[in-house]
Amino acid sequence: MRILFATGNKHKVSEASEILSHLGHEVDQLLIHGQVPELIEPQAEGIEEVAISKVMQARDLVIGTELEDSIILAEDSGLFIDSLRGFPGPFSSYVEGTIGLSGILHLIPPESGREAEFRTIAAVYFEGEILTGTGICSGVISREISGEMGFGYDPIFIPHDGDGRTCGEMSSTEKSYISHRGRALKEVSELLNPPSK
Ligand code: ITT
Repeated sequence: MRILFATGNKHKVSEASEILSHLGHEVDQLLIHGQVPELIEPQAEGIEEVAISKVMQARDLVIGTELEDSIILAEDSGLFIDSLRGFPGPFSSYVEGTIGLSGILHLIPPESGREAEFRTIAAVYFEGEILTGTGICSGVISREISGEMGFGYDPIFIPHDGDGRTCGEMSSTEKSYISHRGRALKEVSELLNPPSK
């Protein structure tokens, strides 16, 4: 199936494309009249509400265009740090753009635990229904920024399912195999293609 991903983040598109191509889907960024649609992220909501809101906004925008019958994907992700009681969570994008990764490292008290998890909720509009998938990747926040690959918080996140490197030190294939996004998209793909009985 061809899936149009409503996101302004090209890194997400390439990760989703890699993950879903192995599951038989083709992913392209949703462009309407050649432009990335501007979607409003409702603030102070959980990531599930944000993901559903984004996919519904995108769906509304394609009505009446040649993309009206398309399958549309949107997702919302966040980094939840235990010692900061889940912060930045739904505010991850704002926090990355303001205090950044070094600001987060400074916020964590030196003696406290460094457990954290990435969460993604992927929401797909398909034939009048919204299907959702959840992906969680548990790990720890590193003490230093390390790695040039990936994007966002990858250089400070060390997944438990990895080998001690940050996601920023992994190839996108290595990251996608264990990542929150990989898991959420696999779940959605199973809903799109239920195994035949
Ligand atoms: P869209 O909403 O347009 O899809 P975005 O980059 O704003 O793109 P999110 O709101 O889902 O996406 O992301 C929240 C923050 O989490 C943002 O700062 C991202 O850079 C970061 N983030 C999301 N997925 C990530 C990942 O796989 N690795 C590292 N950081 C990630």
